[in-house]
Amino acid sequence: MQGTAIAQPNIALIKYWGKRDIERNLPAVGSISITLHELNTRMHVKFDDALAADVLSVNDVPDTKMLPRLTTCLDRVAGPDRPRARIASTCNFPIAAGLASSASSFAALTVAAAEAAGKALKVDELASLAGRASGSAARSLLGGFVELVNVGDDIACHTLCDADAWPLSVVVAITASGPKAVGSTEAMEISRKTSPFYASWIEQQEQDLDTARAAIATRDFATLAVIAEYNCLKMHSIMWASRPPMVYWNAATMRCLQTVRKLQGQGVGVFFTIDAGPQVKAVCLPEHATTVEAALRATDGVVDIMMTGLGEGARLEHCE
Ligand code: 2P0
Repeated sequence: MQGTAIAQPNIALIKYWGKRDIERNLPAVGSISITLHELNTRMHVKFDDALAADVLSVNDVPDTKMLPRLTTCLDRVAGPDRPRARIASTCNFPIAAGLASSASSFAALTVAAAEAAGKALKVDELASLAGRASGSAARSLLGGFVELVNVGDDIACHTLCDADAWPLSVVVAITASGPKAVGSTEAMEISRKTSPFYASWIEQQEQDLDTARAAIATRDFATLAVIAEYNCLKMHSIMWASRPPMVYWNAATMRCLQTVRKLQGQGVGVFFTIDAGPQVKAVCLPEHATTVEAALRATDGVVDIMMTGLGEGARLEHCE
């Protein structure tokens, strides 16, 4: 009747932006991500026949805002007739600020809920369930470099390369804390409906995925760097050209990009990516991580830095 799971956020190098089916939350395009190591979300789910409604705590504080999405996810995993649950979530990084907290949360919740419901589910079944809750969550089920693909009217995920087979580092430059103004789901729909660049984004994605997949297979950092930055800036340009325009960046986001460009000019193996928030993720070769960290820390407007390697996928935590 209970289960605890841990999952780490993932960062897309080739991004998911836009949905082909809003009801089923199916992505319009495939994506490729890296699963992080240091940042994590732990979810404990305990079904309790005595409860009249689900109860959620986030970092030990009662929460009702996130609860409906979690309830819907539990209903999908365990069935709507399930007992109500106590859900306890703990997260060691800022929530809803463009650090993929929903990815690690729903990956962990899906795995914990399946355990609590006594269901042994395969990765693709878990991916389908996690993806319904948050498109990027399915990727956090697996570690290292992960590809999410559209398969018929569902999704599937597979590992392209394990974390220890190409151990890159990620330096996250936090330029603002606090939740974002427009959530990803809403922003994706505004983009789909109003951006003149949306159609070409969809059209070109397969090409970007092919390039990134080949770069990962051959551990070609330079090629991966170019395609990841290109794909990221394309995604943001869709948003900038939407009505209303959506700009997730702040002045420090731009300064971090300039820092990364400067480092690249000095021969440092690093590239940037930015999601639906103002934080900059600098992906780098491990031997350059301390140089990248120092440069980003010294960048005006950076309020905090997190360093991480690549990690494993969502897993159960067995309590003795
Ligand atoms: C990604 N993002 O591929 C893209 C890039 C943000 C920018 O997936 O609407 O929480 O719940 O499916 O997965 C963030 O949005 O969106 C995201 P929903 P999700 O990582």
